[in-house]
Amino acid sequence: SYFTKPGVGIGNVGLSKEDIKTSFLEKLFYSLGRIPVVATQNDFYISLALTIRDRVFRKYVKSLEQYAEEDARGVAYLSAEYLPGPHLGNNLLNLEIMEEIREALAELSLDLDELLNEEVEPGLGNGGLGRLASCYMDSLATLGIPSIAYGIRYEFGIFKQEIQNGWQVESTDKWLHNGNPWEVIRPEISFIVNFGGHTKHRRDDDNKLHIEWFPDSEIKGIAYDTPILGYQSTAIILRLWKAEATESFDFAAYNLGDYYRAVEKKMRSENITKVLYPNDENLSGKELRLKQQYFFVCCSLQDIIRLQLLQGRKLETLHEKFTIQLNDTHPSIAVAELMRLLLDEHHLEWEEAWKVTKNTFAYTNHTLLPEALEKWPVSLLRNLLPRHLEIIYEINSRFISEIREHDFTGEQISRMSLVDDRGEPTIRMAHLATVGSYKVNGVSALHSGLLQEQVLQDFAQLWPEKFTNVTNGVTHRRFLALSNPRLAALISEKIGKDWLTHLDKLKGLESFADEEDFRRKWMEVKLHNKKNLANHIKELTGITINPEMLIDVQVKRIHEYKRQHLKVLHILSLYLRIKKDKDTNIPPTAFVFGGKAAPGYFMAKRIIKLITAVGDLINNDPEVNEILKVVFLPNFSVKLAQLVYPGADLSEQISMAGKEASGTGNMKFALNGALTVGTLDGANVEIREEVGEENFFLFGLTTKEVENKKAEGYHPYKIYSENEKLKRVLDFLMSDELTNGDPELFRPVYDNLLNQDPYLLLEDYQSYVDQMENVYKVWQDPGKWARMSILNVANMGRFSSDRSIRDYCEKIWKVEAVKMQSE
Ligand code: 26Q
Repeated sequence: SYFTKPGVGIGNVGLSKEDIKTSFLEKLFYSLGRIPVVATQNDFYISLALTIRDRVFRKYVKSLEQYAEEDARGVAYLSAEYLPGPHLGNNLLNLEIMEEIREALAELSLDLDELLNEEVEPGLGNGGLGRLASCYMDSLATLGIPSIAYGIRYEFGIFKQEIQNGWQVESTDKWLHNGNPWEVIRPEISFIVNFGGHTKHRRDDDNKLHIEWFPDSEIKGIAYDTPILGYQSTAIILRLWKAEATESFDFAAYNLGDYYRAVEKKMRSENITKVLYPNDENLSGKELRLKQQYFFVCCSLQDIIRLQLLQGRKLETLHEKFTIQLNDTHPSIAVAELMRLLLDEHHLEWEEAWKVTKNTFAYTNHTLLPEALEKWPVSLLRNLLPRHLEIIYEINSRFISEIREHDFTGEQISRMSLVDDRGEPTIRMAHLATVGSYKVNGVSALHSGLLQEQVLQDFAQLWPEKFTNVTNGVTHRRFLALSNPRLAALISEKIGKDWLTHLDKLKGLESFADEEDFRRKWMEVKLHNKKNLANHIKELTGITINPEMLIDVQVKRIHEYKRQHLKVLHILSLYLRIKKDKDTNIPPTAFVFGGKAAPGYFMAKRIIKLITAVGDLINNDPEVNEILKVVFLPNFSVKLAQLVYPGADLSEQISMAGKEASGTGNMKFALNGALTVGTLDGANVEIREEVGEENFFLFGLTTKEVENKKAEGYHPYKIYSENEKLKRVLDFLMSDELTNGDPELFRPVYDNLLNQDPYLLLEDYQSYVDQMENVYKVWQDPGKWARMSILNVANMGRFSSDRSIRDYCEKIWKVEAVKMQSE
């Protein structure tokens, strides 16, 4: 081992307080050229981050040696999005040096919390899918699974959201502005990516066909590595690609002496990794988005092939050493790209290349929404990736010949085709991913079932063994141990610390659920977290909330199917009740919302305005604001999430059944002792099964009932006209009090609900309002509430991302953990 070689200095990377203090001051001095008296808070933060990064890299290098020694099979995770959240706190947790560092800094008159607060998180994703990828990295590292994650180093991540005059206003996320101490550039790990041009087919003397792609532009991808540390374990690398112009880009222009045009071209080629698309739905076939996808896939596959060849292995056995997981269809062009690399660059025969390809990839689907399924226009592919289009056509024609042999109808065959030519011809990326993978999974039991019954039903009939489920999970290290240290300490006091690596151990809490003293301590911790949340709410919005209030939270991207506006209708019903009769027995409640709307999603932005308008009305009405408060937390992020979940009493998971693939916020809330009011959608179904139906507030139609309702003809107007109270609530959307005299303000919401209501808010309204009454009844019995809260946490073991990753390893990847030898 390199670590034991004589004469190899590996420096002082000890974990003791004194070691860290020395390194920290050395970083400040030698890496930043500063001494403490002139250093800024950011200088101190960077010095601490670099100090910790050294320790993390040491673990990483050590584990690489081990992987090489065991010649282990590994996973490459391909995702266009990651949301790691702040690194510093998590690394301190996983190194188990939080308190030592706190003391070391205190001895230097520095405050750890202030330094933690300096970190700007990488917002390299939209929401659930990106955060899931990061939870999985945490578990891969903790479990010691040989793995690497690939993605895009967006210079600007998800936009920053401000609320101005009640509306969402977007600005650019300059996350790299103060420097990024967690990443290391790897200039030597770089690949060329080609675009455009045409292909030429020629036959050699043996009549063998050779196809050559003559692209018309090229870009270089450069690797930036960020180590992600597991708990008491090793680190894995997040490798993000940045686009740069190649040296030859400007050759012609320079010869002509047109310096300016050359630089302009350089800038244009570097556009590719400039900015994350802020839609969490596939709204438009934007060329730049396809370029981003192909760019990172092409670099990642070349890197994987490099690793395979570096280890002296043949590409014919790529699938034996690597499995590549596709996080949704965003990287699914990889199926065609791996074929191209194997055929054109490495000269394998089609059959051999196809065998390798379809045994290498596995595909995770994250949505059933037809409008969110990725489709790329054939014309766009022809212009940008002509060789890939040919390969896709070839895959398709072989696939269609294959299914013709089975008993599929003509209709089924055209439904299954990779090419949709009913209108403008497009390629169905979910079909490409399904055909090119050895496994396809959904992200909750319900979702995986629906996937096989609806979106991919013909494929499931053809290849039933290809389909499986892996229910999502979240890392309880970040979302409980790190973000809720008081609850974590209380839990460890009762059942020890094993739950940090085996979340099932939480089950041990069940036997204390009836203990008076434990319940009291439990609710004291919750109250402390609520005070903390209330302080931040005051700081961020100016709104005062009493921490004794029931804190009722819905944080997630704004979407009609998630039904934030159903919550608004409920709030308005309470408001109208109080206005009519001040002596209702509604418990004091703070309604907290947070989440971003895609900048082009008209209705979602209206819903934000609706929430803030209802907030302005209620928060400023002295007849109501002792009982109700409504808050919209701007710029929801991982950092804010870590503050919100611990302080929540009630978790709103109220999407229309059949629409939310899984949800992962639902798990994070329950893990922090919030009770859930929710529908039978996504992973809510499994959460309810685990915690017990008596500990879950259920309402609304089931998926089947939704289907039936739609089939029989749904008439929201009828519900509106027959439900007196609901009618008053809905009409209030058009009232001057709410709209300030602008009748157009919420008309789009009102009209949509009365006439279409595609997500059945009116249908589910009464059952929701009734269930909320039940919530209030339980809330007024604090002992019962505490008991339910404890039982929720005690039964969250299944929703650890460690369990999800074990499932992936067993059901899909056939990869095993590598045991780390201690140094
Ligand atoms: C696609 C093409 C073009 C532009 C953007 C996109 C795009 C980007 C992001 C499409 C979708 C997303 C993100 C989807 C997402 O976050 N889905 C959520 O994934 C979670 C993890 O599995 C689930 O828990 C949620 O239910 C699901 O909505």
